[in-house]
Amino acid sequence: MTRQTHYRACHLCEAICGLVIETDGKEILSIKGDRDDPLSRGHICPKAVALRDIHEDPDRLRRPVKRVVGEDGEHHWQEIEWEEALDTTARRLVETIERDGVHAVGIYLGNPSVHNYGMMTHQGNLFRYIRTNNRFSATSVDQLPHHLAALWLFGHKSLFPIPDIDHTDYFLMLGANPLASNGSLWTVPDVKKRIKALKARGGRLVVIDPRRTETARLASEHHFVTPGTDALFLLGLLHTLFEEKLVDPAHLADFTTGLAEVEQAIAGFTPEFSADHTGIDAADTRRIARELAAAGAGICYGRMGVSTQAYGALCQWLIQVINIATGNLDRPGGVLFATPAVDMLATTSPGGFGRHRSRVRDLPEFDRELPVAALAEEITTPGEGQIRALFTGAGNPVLSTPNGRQLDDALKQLDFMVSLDPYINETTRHADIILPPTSPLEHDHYDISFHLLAIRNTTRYSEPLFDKPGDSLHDWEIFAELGNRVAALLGQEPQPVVPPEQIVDLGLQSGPYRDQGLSLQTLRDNPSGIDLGPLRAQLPGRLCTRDKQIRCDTPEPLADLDRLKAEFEQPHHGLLKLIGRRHVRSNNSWMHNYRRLVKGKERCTLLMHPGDMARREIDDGVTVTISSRAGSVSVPVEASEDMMPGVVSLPHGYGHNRKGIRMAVAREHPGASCNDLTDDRYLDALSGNAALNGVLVSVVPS
Ligand SMILES: Nc1nc2c(c(=O)[nH]1)N[C@H]1C(S)=C(S)[C@@H](COP(=O)(O)OP(=O)(O)OC[C@H]3O[C@@H](n4cnc5c(=O)[nH]c(N)nc54)[C@H](O)[C@@H]3O)O[C@H]1N2
Ligand SMILES: Nc1nc2c(c(=O)[nH]1)N[C@H]1C(S)=C(S)[C@@H](COP(=O)(O)OP(=O)(O)OC[C@H]3O[C@@H](n4cnc5c(=O)[nH]c(N)nc54)[C@H](O)[C@@H]3O)O[C@H]1N2
Ligand code: SF4
Ligand SMILES: [Mo]
Repeated sequence: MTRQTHYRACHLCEAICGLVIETDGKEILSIKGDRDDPLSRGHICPKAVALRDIHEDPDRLRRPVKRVVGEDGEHHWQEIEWEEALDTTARRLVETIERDGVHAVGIYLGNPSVHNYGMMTHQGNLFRYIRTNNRFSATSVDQLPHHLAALWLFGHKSLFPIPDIDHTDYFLMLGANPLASNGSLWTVPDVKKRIKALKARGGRLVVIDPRRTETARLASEHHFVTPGTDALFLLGLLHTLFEEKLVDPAHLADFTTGLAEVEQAIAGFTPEFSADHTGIDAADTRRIARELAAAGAGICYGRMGVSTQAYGALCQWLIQVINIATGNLDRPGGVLFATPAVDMLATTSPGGFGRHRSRVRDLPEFDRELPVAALAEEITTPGEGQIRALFTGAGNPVLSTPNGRQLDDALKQLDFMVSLDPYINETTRHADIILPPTSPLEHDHYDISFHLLAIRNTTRYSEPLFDKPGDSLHDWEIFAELGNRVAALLGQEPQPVVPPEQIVDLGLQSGPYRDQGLSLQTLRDNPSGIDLGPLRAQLPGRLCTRDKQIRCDTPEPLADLDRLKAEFEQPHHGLLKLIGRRHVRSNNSWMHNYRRLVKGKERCTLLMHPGDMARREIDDGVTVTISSRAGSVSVPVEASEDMMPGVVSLPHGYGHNRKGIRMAVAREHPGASCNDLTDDRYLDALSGNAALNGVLVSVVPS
C-alpha cells in the first residue's frame, strides 16, 4: 500500500550507477540497476545492494556518542544530545585555537567526503574558521600525482583527461584494475562490457601490472612490470616516439610548447635501459609506442599502481605528455575533458604546490593540504604548531595511511579529537566525540565530483528515500551547526547557510548547459538522469593555464629524472616488493560490516608466486609473517601464478581486531592491515604522496 519506486545514483564508488529501489514503508524490498540511466545503462555491482545493509546496520550510530572512562578504568561510549555534542566540540576546538594557535587543530577528510555532496558544499562553513596548515586528506594516499600533472600541464588540479573508451582503438593501461574498482578518476560504469566492445571492434587493450588482474585477463596483452619502475617504461615509450619521429601533437600544436626540451632531457632513457629494471622487453616497449602512435585514436591511462608509488608524479606527468605527443589529448577516442552540468572547475581554486611545508619533515603542501604520511609526527613532535586537537570526517586513516599503527598510537596523545562518522572504528575509537550523520538514503544526492571524470556528460539528482529521523543531522548540517558555534565563540559573524540542493540548482542554472534550461526542477522531473552527450574536443578554451598554452617542459618532473637515474644505477636487493589489490565486494576499510559483502572465501590473504614460496619453504595456505621497516603482520598465503615473481600482494582496509571497535561483522573477518607494513618514510619524494606500492618486505612462515 505504501510501496514506492525510487530512483537514485549509487554514491559508493566513482561509477555512480543509476539504481531503482523499491520500498514498502520503511522497508527496502529491492535494489536494481536503472536501465534508463544514460551513463550506467542498468549496470550495478554487488555493493549497490549493501546500501540497504548500511541503512539498517545496527552498528551504525544514530546519535552522538562521547567517550568516558568507567569505574573499571575502561573506555565506554555514552549517547549524548546533539546540543551537548556540538557545543562541546566547538568549545574544545576554539580553546585549542586560542591556547595553541590555529595550526594546533588538525583536519583529516577521507574518501566518502567526495561522494557526499553536502560534505563538499558545507565543510567550508566550519573550516573557514580553522585555516590551519595541518590539513590532510586521503588525496596523499591516492591521486595527488594526478592533481599535480593536471595543474602543471592544464592549469587546474582537477582538469583530468578522461579515457574515451567507447570510441578508442588502442588503450594502454598501467596500474589500474577497473574490473574490481569500477574505474577511478574515470567514471565508467560497466567497464567490462566497454572493454569487450573495444576488442570486438578490433581495438586493443594493453595492461601493465605486476599482477595478472581480472582486467589483465580480459586484455589483448598483459605485461608484468616490477613495482615502482613504470616511469622507466613510460620514458622508454616516449624515447621511442621521439627517436622514430612519431611525435605529432596534431591539433594541439598551436598551443603546445616544450616537447623539444623534453626530448633532450630524456635522451638517456632508452627502452633498453628501462628493460633491465621493468622486466618489459625493449622490443615490446618500442612496438607499443609504435602501435599507440599509429592508432587512429589511442589512450594512455594510469591509476593507483602508478600514482601511489615512488615516482607517482613523474609517471602521471609522463602519461599526459605521451597523450599530448601522440595527439591523443582532446581527440575523440583519446582522452578528453568532461563538461559537467555543475562545473566545479569554475568555482574551485586551481590549486598550488609547495606554498608552505610541514613543520617536522619539511614536506610540500598541495592545495593547502600536507601529505598524510606526516600526520603522526605532527601530533607527537612537541613545539609550536604541534597538533593538539583533530577533526576527522569520513576517514579511517589508522587503516588507510602508511604506518597506520604509528598513527593509531599517536591519536592517543591528542587533547581532543572529534569524528564525523557513522561508525566506531579503528580511527574514531580514539575520538572524544563522534558525530554520526544521517544514513545515505535519508538525504538527497547530487554528484558534484564524478561527472567531471565521466566518459559521457550526464546529470542526475536523487531525492532522499526516507525522511530523516527527528533529532538527526545530515553531514552538511553538522558542518553548518559547528561553524555557527565556532564563529560565535570567536566573536565572528556566522555564515549564512544555503542548503546544498540550492547550491546545485544555482550551479545548474549558471553552468555550461544553462541555455538548455537545466535546473533542479528539470532533474526532479527526470529522475533517471539526463544525457548531455559524448565528451567533445574543447581546447584550448578549456585550459586553465593563464596563456591558454600547454607547456610540456615542466621543471619539477624534469628535475625528478635525476632521482630516478640515481636509484636505478644502484644494484638490486633480495627483498620482495609488496603491492595492494582491490575486490569488487569491498571498499577501502569501511564496507566489511555487511554479511552480504564479506561472505565467501577469506579475502585478506597474501598472494605470492609459487617459485618465491618454494625458495622460502612456504606451503600454500599456511600463515606467513610479512615484515617491513614499519612493522609485521601475519596472514594466510595463497600461491598464485598471477603474481610476478618477486612481488607479493595484500589488500588494504583490514585489521578490525583492535580493541573497542563496534563493528560486529567486520570483527568476525578482521584480517590484518596492509598499512601496518607500508612506511610513512617511503614517499614519492616529488609530490609527498605515499608510496603504498613497491614496499620492500620479507616473508617467512609464521
Ligand atoms: N595500502 C594501501 N592503502 C590505501 C590504499 C591502497 O590501495 N593501498 N588506497 C588508498 C585510497 S585510494 C584511499 S581513497 C584511502 C581511503 O582512506 P579513508 O578515506 O581514510 O578511509 P575509508 O576506508 O574510505 O573510510 C571511510 C570512513 O568514512 C565513513 N563514512 C562512510 N560514509 C560516510 C558518510 O556519508 N559521511 C561520513 N561522515 N562518514 C562516512 C566510514 O564509516 C569510514 O570511517 O585509502 C588509501 N589507503
Ligand atoms: N571494489 C572496490 N572498488 C573501489 C575501491 C575499493 O576499495 N573496492 N576503492 C575506490 C578507490 S578509493 C580508488 S582510488 C579506486 C582505485 O582504482 P584502481 O586504481 O583501478 O584500483 P586498484 O585495484 O588499486 O588498481 C591498482 C593496480 O595497480 C597495480 N600495481 C601495483 N603497483 C604497481 C606498479 O608499481 N606499477 C603498475 N603498473 N601497477 C601496479 C595493482 O596490481 C593493481 O592491479 O578504486 C575505487 N573503487
Ligand atoms: S559499481 Fe560503484 S556505483 Fe555502481 S553499483 Fe557498484 S558501488 Fe555503486
Ligand atoms: Mo581512493
